[in-house]
Amino acid sequence: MFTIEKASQIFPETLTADVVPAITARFELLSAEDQLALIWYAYLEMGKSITVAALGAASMQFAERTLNEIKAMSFPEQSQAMCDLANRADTQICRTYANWSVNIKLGFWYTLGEWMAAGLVAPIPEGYQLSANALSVLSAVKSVSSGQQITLLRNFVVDMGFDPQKGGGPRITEPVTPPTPEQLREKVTIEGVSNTTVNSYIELLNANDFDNLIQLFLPDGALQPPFKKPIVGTDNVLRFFREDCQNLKLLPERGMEEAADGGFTQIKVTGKVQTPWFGAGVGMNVAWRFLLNPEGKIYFVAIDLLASPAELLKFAR
Ligand code: ECH
Ligand code: GLY
Ligand code: GLY
Repeated sequence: MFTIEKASQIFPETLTADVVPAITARFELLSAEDQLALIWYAYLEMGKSITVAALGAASMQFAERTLNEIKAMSFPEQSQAMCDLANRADTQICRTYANWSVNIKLGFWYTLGEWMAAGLVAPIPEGYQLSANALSVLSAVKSVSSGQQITLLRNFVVDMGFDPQKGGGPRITEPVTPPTPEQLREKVTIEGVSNTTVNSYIELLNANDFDNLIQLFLPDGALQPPFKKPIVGTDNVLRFFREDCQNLKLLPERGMEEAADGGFTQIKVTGKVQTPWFGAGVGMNVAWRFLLNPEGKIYFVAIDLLASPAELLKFAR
C-alpha cells in the first residue's frame, strides 16, 4: 500500500523551482552583513509591491515589544541586533524571534524596513560593498520569477533567529480569522478535474474554513508545502493551516485525474496562488498533487512551486 514516502513520488515529471533551494544554500554561506545588505537591495525592488492590507493581517502587536526594544537602541546596537538574527546568535531577541510564526517574522522585518527607510533604525551603511559571492547571489535572486523571488525572501527571513531545541518554546502566532461567510464563498472549476474533495479543498482553504478543511484528510494524512518535508497527521496539518495559511488565494486552472494502486486516485492540478502580502501583484505558479483513498479522503497532498510557467500545462505521463 501507500506510504507517505511513496505518495510523495506521484507525478514525478513535475518540475519544481530547484533554483530556490539552490540560491538559499548559497545565501546561507554569506556573512551576516552581506545577507542583510543583499536582502535590502533585493527588497528595494520588490518591497514596493507589498500591500498595506497585509500588515494589518500580520497583527504586529505580537512583535511590538521587540520592535520597540530595537527602536530604543543606538544605531550600532541596532546593527548588531540585526546581524545577530542573521547569525542565529544565542541572544534573547533571537530566541524570541524563533518562536514567532512566519507572518509575524515577516511583519517584524517589514516594520524594521520602514524604520530603516525613515531613519529610525540603522540603515545599511552608505556605499556598503557586497562581496563578490554576495553580488553573484543577488544577481541570481534578480534573475528568477517574482513568485520565486518572494519565496527566497521568505526563506531568508524564516531561517533567522536562535532556536535552542528546534520546535521547542511556545509558538507565538496570529489569531485565526473567522471563516468567510457561506454566501461570500466562491466556487471553483478546474478544467479536466471534477472531484468534490479537490474542489472542497480549494474552496475551504480560500474561505479560511480550516475546521472543515481538515475533515477532508485521513487521520494519518499528510500535506507537503513547497520545499518542505510532509507535515503528517491531522493535528499537525490543522496547526499549519491556522498558523501559516490564512488569507491565501488559490486559483487552480487545470488538471488530470487517474487511478492509482489499491483503489486510490491521484490528481494533479496546476494554477496560481496569491499570498496576502502581495495580493494579485504576484501569482505563484504551483501544482497540487493529491492522492485520495477509495472514499475520497486525502492521504497526501503536495504543493510545488513550479520551475516555469510551461509547467502549468504539462500533464504528460
Ligand atoms: C530588510 C533588510 C534587512 C533584512 C530584512 C529585511 C526585510 C525583508 C522583508 C521581506 C518580506 C518578504 C515577504 C515574503 C512573502 C512571501 C510569501 C510567500 C507565500 C507563499 C505561499 C504559498 C502557499 C501555498 C499553500 C497552498 C496550499 O494548498 C496549502 C498551504 C500552502 C529589507 C529590512 C529581512 C520585509 C513578505 C512565498 C505558496 C497553495 C502550502 C501554504
Ligand atoms: N505564509 C503564508 C503567506 O504568507 O502567504
Ligand atoms: N511568478 C511565477 C512563479 O511563481 O514562479
